[in-house]
Amino acid sequence: MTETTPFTKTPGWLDWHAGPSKPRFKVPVGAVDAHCHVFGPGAEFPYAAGRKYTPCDASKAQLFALRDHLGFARNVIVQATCHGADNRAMVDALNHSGGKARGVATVRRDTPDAELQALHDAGVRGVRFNFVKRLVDFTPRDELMEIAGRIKRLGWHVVIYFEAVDLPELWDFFTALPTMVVVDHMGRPDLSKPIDGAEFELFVKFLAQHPNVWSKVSCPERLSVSGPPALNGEQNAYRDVIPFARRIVETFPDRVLWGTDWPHPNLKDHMPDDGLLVDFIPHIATTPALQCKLLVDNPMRLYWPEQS
Ligand code: 0GY
Repeated sequence: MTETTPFTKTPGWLDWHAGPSKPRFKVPVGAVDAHCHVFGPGAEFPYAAGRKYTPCDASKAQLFALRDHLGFARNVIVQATCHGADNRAMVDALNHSGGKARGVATVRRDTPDAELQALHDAGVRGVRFNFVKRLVDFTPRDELMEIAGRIKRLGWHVVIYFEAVDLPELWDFFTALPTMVVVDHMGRPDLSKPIDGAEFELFVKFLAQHPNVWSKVSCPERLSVSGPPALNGEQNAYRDVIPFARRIVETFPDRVLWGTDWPHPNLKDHMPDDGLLVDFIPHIATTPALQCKLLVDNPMRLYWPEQS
């Protein structure tokens, strides 16, 4: 947080890890970090008036430095809720990425077609619909469906963020979406429930029955109940996430994506070492072929189809 920013962080906010380890796992050439954010900097790109949290700043230069440190080639930068539908910080990052970043925006019903086209020209390829109640206010479904119809014409997809317990209520809306659909963080399963229990089975059925639905197998640090190694002394950090993520990767190998989620909004207990998050990948994608699909082939097909 610089002294010039006019914003004060949400109490308890944990800043991103300033010295992540060098991963032992070497990601394949051309790997894409398909879920990350930029925050401000607030002095240049103010946070939205209606935001639910105020983060620490996390700039494009810091994101690109992390990309290089971890060995990735590209980023997909997802609009964070603290910026509302003001996509300028994300677009500025795309514009300074040298073609190495694509974006997922937040748009509203009143976003003009010309702005959608400008977002497309900057590298946006998706729109995010967020259903996590602590992060956003309710948007009527007909409004979202109208937006989905408009962005479909640009060849974009819809990224959806929700919690597992809400999937039954959202099912009809999600399955009516006319585009490719990408689920954030495996639909946030509750890991205190069994992997073959009704809740996660419904999520697997969601993908099995709908070939247009993809899943990010991201955020073990957010989902884990067992926690990171420093807290539990176990060899595998976030080990309880492994069977859930492996099941999705192995059942739907051509429809999975991975991302760091840097700078990790809203983590109150611990901040992950991004190098260790990369070392988690071979636990969930256990062969070079699966790793290549997860980190290169799939994200390239979705975000850089002209180069894949
Ligand atoms: C994530 C998760 C979270 C936040 C956001 O845009 C956001 O504010 O996505 C969260 O708090 O669970 O994907 O970064």
